Amino acid sequence: MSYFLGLDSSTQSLSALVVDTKTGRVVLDESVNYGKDLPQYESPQGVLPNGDASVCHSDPLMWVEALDLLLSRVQASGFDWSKIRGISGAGQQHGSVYLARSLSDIPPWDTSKQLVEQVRPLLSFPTSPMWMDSSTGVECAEIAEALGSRKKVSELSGSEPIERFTGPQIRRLSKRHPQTYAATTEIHLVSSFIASLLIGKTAPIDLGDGAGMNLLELSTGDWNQALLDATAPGLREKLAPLSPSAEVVGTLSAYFSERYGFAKEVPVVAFTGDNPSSLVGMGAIKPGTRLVSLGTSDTVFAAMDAPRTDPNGFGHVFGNPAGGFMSLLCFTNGSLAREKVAEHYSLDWAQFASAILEETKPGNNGKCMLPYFVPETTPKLGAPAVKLFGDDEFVDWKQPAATVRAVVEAQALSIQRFSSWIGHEPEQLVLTGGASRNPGIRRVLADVFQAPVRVLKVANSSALGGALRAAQAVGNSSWSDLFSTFVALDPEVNVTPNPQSVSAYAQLREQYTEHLDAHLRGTLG
Ligand code: ADP
Ligand code: XUL
Repeated sequence: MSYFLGLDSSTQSLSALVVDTKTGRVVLDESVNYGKDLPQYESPQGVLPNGDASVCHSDPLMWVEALDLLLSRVQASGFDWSKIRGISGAGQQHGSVYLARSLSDIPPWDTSKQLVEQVRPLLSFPTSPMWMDSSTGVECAEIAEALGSRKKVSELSGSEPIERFTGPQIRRLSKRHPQTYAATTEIHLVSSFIASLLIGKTAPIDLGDGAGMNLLELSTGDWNQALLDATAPGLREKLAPLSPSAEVVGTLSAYFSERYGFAKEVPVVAFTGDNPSSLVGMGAIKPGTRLVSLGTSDTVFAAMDAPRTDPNGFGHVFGNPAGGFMSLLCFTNGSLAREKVAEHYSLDWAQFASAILEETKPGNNGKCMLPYFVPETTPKLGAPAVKLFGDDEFVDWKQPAATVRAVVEAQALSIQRFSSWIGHEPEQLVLTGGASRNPGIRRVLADVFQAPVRVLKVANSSALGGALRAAQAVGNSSWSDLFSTFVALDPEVNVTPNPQSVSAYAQLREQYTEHLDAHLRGTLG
């Protein structure tokens, strides 16, 4: 009784991670990359191209096909799925899937056909608006007006009306495609959708991810009728039900045991959002540690005892899957922006790191950048804004190393500025996500925050969080045992801040703040 599986359906990939609670080892860490492994969906970064930069949708069938592909690939590699005793997982937050039929009203999955063929006819809308979408400014304003103010929405739901959140997305769809909305019987988040695929019927939305919809009232843990009414007609009936995060929501469908050799009726624990899941996977379910996830987006989060909202209106309160709440800020231009700079100069990540560590100095001799290659959520920018400030050569993009440093420094300064509402200065930053592997990025964060930077041994914290949640809910393991076994800081990485960079960053902070504020006021030339 010792193998537990965590799945993470994230923006660019689907990952599976298995922990063995008996030996204390991670025995599987595999993923399918949508761009590389499923090129037929024409979504190299997990998102469908769209002429309008504010519209970001994904094909939910890509997520479905990735599940069959990952399970069969791992099975073919010789891994024995029959050892799994419990499953949980996570999905990218806010994305929504629209179904014409409730998954509770369908026959069991047909083992002779791929899931993707069986899910295709169930969709009422072919694409899923996802977290990078920023097209719902009008709908956010309408929801705020119906409730009285943006602040009122924040008091109820933990966030002001936010473009990428599911409620405003549902409102936009219901206005633009009223017939599709009327024909929609069930709406899922990515997390509850993937859990539903596993159990072959409707899985509920957990309170952790549900809080990212602008629909859930934090104080009651239930949908708020005024928010539902302000969003779309008859919405309560269409939403998958809610459940606490630790609930067993069903057992694995026979489809998976027959095709991939899973044991019969493995319990499936509610899936949650990727960030709430990372909170667990980073062992930070109690307040104290500031966590920074450097994935497609950068997020900064921490557990909270009581919900406290961001006075600037950028931050959010989600449910902590282990109970209580968590704060979160999302910086859309995370890896997205770093990749743009790396691609511009054809740099690999090792060259990107040495541009920072070997070729440039803290503060970048005053060269700095507004690094918003796509519309941004923190701070709120409806349109891209990429501007370089410095000597002529730099401004002309002719200094690769300085530009690399500029994008990373601007991001670190931005994270620092906009996360100060979370509370006291962090004693250390714990990093996760793909870009946490980069020593250049770690160095800049340590110096800007003047705090040690650590990384976790297991980088895939969202999938790990899924496996640990399954082990806690159905394997009777305690959080403290699970954390002491699986959530260790990597002893090889302990970046201590360089005190000599303090004055360089004090200067750069001032410059960056001035440029950003001028841009926000619309007074930047
Ligand atoms: P997500 O969960 O959002 O799909 P991940 O946490 O898997 O994202 O991170 C993927 C991103 O990490 C990639 O888009 C890539 O830009 C970035 N990345 C991967 N390795 C490195 C590295 N060594 N240095 C900087 N960025 C990296
Ligand atoms: C959080 C957010 C992103 C997604 C994708 O609010 O929008 O972090 O969860 O990872």
